[in-house]
Amino acid sequence: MKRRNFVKKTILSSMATVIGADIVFGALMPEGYQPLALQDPDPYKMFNKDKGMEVLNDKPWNIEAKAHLLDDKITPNKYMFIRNNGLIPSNIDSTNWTLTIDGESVKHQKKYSLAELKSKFPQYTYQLTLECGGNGRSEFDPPAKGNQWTVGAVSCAQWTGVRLRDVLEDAGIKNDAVYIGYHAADMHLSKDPNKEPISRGVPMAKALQEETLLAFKMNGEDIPLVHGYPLRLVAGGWPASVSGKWVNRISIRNKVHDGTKMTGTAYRLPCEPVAPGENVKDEDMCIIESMPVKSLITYPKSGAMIDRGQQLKIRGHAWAGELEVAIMEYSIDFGATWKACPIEKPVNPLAWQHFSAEIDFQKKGYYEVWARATDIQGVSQPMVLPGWNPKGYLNNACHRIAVKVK
Ligand SMILES: Nc1nc2c(c(=O)[nH]1)N[C@H]1C(S)=C(S)[C@@H](COP(=O)(O)O)O[C@H]1N2
Ligand SMILES: [Mo]
Repeated sequence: MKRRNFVKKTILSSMATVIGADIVFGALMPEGYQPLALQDPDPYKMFNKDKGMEVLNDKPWNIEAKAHLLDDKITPNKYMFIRNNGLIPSNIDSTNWTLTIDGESVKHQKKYSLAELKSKFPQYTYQLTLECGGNGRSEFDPPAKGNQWTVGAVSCAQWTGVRLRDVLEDAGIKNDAVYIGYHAADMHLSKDPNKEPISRGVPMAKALQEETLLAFKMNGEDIPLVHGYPLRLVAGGWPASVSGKWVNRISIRNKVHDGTKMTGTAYRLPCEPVAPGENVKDEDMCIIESMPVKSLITYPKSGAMIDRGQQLKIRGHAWAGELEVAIMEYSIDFGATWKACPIEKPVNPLAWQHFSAEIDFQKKGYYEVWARATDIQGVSQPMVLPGWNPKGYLNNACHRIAVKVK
């Protein structure tokens, strides 16, 4: 008689992670069987997200936060946006997970297990701001295709791991190295194993920066599956698309990495400003590097009501890609005048900074509070939309909330 094959333990445990509960009789489940919970999933339960989060797409899963949900100084998992280009890997076996370092410009191609990475190299913890290049896309006109992010595709969690630099140097970097490119375990939407959903990278200087991590912990725990378990590249301050989730290979390239979504118009802006709706040739598009200065009022929620004579306390975060935010201001008169308010120093480079203010209103009625950050090079957020671009990237317009004084 032929033996019935059962599901492997490691697969069972990753299914349990996705479902959010142990599969009690899982050992009796036939191999290849898809539990119903994985066929019609509740994204909030599946990803441990707050019910206030907004699902923008389920194929692939893309979920954003709201400004008021991002009030924590360190973003907890339940409020962290999800951006996937492909299918979340469902059969991760962390005990046999390996990271390969290869490419034209590696001296010795090497393969590390997770345990080796953790024991061989020193570990570091940083708070790192990750913002999707398309955050704010929904406001562009003419509209840009893609997920219609409003303001919630940004997070600043605490990441722990080893420095990418230490691992790359252990393998050896040839003099002609220009870029790194990541490869990961997620699958293309077409399920074609020869296609990658995304494979991006950064120039060597960014790869070798102290804060660029190969992370295995987020907020002190194993990284949640959807955010890259068991190993994730985290390069704060750049479009979050360079922070590869589920990474299993990093190539040291002797040219600009040419993986999926590095070429064409993906994560690129017109090298020179263009008029709204203008056609731009691929060769006139330039790769986005550091993200621009931006801020978010996370308290109160837009629509707040206060009594006349009462002060309105506001707070939020500001960030500026590779740079620090130097000045934080707010306006209650649609940007006619601005008042400076305190902004804290970042806890480490590439972490967002916190601001707060107490605002007095002279008359009752409707107001808007606008927030504006300025980076250390003197560049401020635009009050309304910045320059239009074909893919709807880098909308860093001032965030605004509505307030009624009774
Ligand atoms: N392997 C892999 N890494 C990836 C992606 C992906 O689809 N696959 N999406 C990228 C993009 S575009 C963004 S904005 C961030 C989102 O990270 P998060 O889902 O943890 O918030 O992951 C990046 N890393
Ligand atoms: Mo993104």
